[in-house]
Amino acid sequence: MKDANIEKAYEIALQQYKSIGVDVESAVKALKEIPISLHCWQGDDVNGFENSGNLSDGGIMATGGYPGKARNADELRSDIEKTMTLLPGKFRLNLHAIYAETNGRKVERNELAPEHFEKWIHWAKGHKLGLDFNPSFFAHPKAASGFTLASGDNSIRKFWIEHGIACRKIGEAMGRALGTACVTNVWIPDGYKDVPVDRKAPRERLKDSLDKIFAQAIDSRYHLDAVECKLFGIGSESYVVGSHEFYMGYAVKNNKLLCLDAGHFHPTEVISDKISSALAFVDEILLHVSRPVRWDSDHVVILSEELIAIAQQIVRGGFVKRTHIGLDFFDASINRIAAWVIGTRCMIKALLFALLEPTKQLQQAEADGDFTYRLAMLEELKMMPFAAVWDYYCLKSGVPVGISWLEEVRRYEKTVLSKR
Ligand code: RNT
Ligand code: ZN
Repeated sequence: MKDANIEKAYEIALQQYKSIGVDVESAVKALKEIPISLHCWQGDDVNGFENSGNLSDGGIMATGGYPGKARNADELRSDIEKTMTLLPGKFRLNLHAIYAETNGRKVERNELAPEHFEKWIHWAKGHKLGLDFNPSFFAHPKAASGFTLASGDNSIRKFWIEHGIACRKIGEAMGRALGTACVTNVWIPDGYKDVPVDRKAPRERLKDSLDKIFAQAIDSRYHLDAVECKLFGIGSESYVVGSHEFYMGYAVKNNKLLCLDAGHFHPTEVISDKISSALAFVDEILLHVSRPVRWDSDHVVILSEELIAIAQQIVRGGFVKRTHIGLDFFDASINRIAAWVIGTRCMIKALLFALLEPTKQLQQAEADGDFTYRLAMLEELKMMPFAAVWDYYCLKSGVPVGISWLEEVRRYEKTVLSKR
């Protein structure tokens, strides 16, 4: 599309939105300020650079054999750089402990330190990115039993507690170096394939492990802790130690961030409805925006009704500052850069859609009992020229408009990915 046409369409859209009481310019201004935390693991199918263990130890699985995945940190950084040139807005990068750079030396997970992330920190600084972090409690011989922080084996449990403590120090170092709080998120795979007899003891052990990991307070200007629940996983279908109730309780009691992953609940349960509940009791939340297809399949995020509902709840609730938006999907069956671009663009589109709404009028109508207006306007909004605003936003941000980003990805695939 010609730039002039994009601008023309935008001018018309501006008027149309104005006629229903929406100020497009302030919506776009607000959108620009919402950071999205890109997950590094879309680039290499959650492999990391350790070459030990395998992913299925951890109850998560990337499927598909599309060629060209990143094999080392330099390739991953180059892929992320490429991805970011195709996205409008502000970003952070979310790293896992398995992405440490140890110069070919084997460093055990409980011995990881900030120095092993120096290159990432330096690179993030150069790109004005904040970093977020995750201990990796999977893909490791000591996770092979399916238990880590909730393990009944004290030496295993101790190892993983030490890993958790080491990772918080790394997160803090990232936050200090970059001047923006690093959110370090604890997710563990612990659970049973079949019905357990004792549901209590592993939870007591997990609670104790978390208390030990979080024992030392860290300045919240540099570091924040989050905990992520799950309902079931591969190999933990019948029982997951870190359930929703468990972590909701833990987060409330210990003033931690609650992480809500869109794929971690019953298939008909949605996280959009949980945001305002969780935020009634915890200061901040972390989202793992994902797309479950029948199970926690981590499909690439699309502009679904639920994605829009998530964005609407963040915006309508005035929760932008209290919600850390992270992505969590990994598709190895399509071009991985394209997967990142599609999913992230959809997250941003959903936020834009949510911002382009006459929220005050809708809330007033609801308060007045005018549910007719509410339904009528919500449906009208779906037909508003939202795409014209999106295109204009991309144009002004200097990133490709429409599907033209795909040409860039194809070029990169030809010149870079296909050579791997
Ligand atoms: C797994 C969790 C977890 C991971 C990433 C890699 O079910 O969603 O967040 O996907 O940390
Ligand atoms: Zn997750």
